[in-house]
Amino acid sequence: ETAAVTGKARTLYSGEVALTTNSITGGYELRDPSRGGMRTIDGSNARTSGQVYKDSDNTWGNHTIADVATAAADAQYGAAVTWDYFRIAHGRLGIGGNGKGAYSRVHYGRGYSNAYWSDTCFCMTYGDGDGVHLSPLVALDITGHEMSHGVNSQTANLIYSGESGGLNEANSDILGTMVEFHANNGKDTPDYLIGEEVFIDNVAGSANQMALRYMFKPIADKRSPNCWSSGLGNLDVHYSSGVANLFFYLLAEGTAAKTYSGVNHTPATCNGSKFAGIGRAKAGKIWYRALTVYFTSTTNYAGARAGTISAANDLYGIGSVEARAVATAWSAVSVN
Ligand code: ASN
Ligand code: ZN
Ligand code: CA
Repeated sequence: ETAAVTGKARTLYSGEVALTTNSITGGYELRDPSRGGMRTIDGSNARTSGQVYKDSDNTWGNHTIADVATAAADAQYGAAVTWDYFRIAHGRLGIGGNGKGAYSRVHYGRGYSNAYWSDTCFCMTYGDGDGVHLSPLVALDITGHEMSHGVNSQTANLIYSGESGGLNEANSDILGTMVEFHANNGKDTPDYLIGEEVFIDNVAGSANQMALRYMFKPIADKRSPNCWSSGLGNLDVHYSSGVANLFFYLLAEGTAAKTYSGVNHTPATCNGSKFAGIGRAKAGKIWYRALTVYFTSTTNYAGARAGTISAANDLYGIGSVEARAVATAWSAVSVN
């Protein structure tokens, strides 16, 4: 016998939040019957599979890494917020669009400073970080990033190398960031940095935040070009993503400086143009439609420009303000 009930998650990065869990004989398990049975399992610092978390009082974690259920609470919460974002913003029920929840595995290995999506297990895996520079990689933009790799696999299936690989990575950063904005939970305040929450030395609200990537100025990582050029596709996909990340930032937010999460976002542009953004909601709809309708496994940057313009034409009208803004934002990152 099982039933959806409301529990408490005491997370590392998102404060205390509500979670839908599963009431079972003698207690609760970290499984969400209202979101396709999505669940979180304990990797127990091993590299094999583990068991779904169980608890006697339906309060998960204690906001510190000392309790193994804390990172589990973050992962399950991030998966729930990602589910809600895709359902509410795009009408998509789960990664496969079939109402089925994926599972998350936390505490993978020891000192593992990464997270990844696997099509094979239809699951996310999260490491604990090295404990010196990085804490567990279960922040919202990372959970959203990994699950968006799953959505890509089920739709465009952009190949993970060359320019399509950069677009695949950008898709995950873009939608992962949209997940962080969707949650807007007052603790992990949204921004266009990726992974800022897991850097141990970052002080919340300080102007200079370390991050894995910077969507508004990709070169801030010293690796990711702001502007397209031939040869971009030879870079690691986590660097060739920057051009599309910056495109999306400029489309949503425009060129004027803004502050998010206490961090100044002064965007780069490649042609000196100045323009207003169309807002995150419209930019997200355009990107998602392009991904699911126009992009294919071999779409490159030129194809991404064409596909997003087609998506905007469909959604807002041929030659609409929005469609013209898409063209303007691509031109601002040298994709002409
Ligand atoms: N965290 C990396 C990513 O999702 C791991 C990988 O799969 N390349 O991009
Ligand atoms: Zn990725
Ligand atoms: Ca972020």
